[in-house]
Amino acid sequence: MACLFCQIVEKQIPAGIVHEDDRLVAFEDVSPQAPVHILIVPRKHIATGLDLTGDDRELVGEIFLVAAKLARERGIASEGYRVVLNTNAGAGQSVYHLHYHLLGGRIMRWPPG
Ligand code: DGP
Repeated sequence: MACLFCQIVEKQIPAGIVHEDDRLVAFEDVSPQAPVHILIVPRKHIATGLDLTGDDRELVGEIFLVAAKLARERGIASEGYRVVLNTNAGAGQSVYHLHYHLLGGRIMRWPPG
């Protein structure tokens, strides 16, 4: 079976898409952990952060620019937001298609659990 997030990118599975461009798609997390919880994913399948290569430098930069744009749009930029990349099971990764969590709208504790 195809990767879950590849299916969302291809619109074979519905999701609350909030941003799309030629390289990235962002959509609402189905199980939000904060008032704003958006996943930013590359269109191309990359399993984990460990699978990024030098060719992906620009892609990773764009992810953080999209995160800032969405944070401004959702009104969480000035109060503060967090961008999280869970890599492998011990860090909490459950879907093996690279995704950055954009979280905000509540106080973020440190260190994360
Ligand atoms: P992680 O644990 O870092 O791999 O995050 C995976 C996230 O994906 C988790 O917060 C829940 C979310 N998620 C899982 N399945 C779906 C889905 O079918 N649709 C959407 N929108 N989000 C999903």
